[in-house]
Amino acid sequence: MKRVITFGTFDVFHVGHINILERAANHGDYLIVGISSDELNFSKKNRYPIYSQEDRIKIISSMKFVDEVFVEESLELKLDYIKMYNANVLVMGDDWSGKFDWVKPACEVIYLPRTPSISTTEIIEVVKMTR
Ligand code: C2G
Repeated sequence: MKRVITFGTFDVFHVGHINILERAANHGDYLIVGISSDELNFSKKNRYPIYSQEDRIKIISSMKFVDEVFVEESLELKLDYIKMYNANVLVMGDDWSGKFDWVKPACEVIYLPRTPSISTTEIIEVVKMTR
């Protein structure tokens, strides 16, 4: 059985998120998703996500092609998570291209093209502008 792992914040959930999860699932038999904690997000982006960690976990867990979720507390722990969840493949969007090649001795790494023209940041900007 091939186990796939992927990571993300999945804030203000949109079709780009669904597309990557669906394609990640198609690379194996079992999909594990590491969801960035609110604190990890704050440290990366200097703001908290719009949707709480709890809600983001609930949304991702409810998807039919997601088998298991956990909270990602640190970017540096990627290799530990890969080992902990016995993942054979790491799938990420190509905005992360090359960034996680250092885990390659432990598992295959695949970067998939992002869905064009949609992002959480853009949605937030549009909502701000139209209020
Ligand atoms: N994504 C995509 N197409 C979009 C938007 C996002 O394919 N239009 C993908 C990203 O490439 C990523 C996943 O959806 O693989 C989640 O995106 P984010 O929530 O923006 O994740 P990020 O904040 O980049 O966190 O350890 C890595 C981090 O946790 C990733």
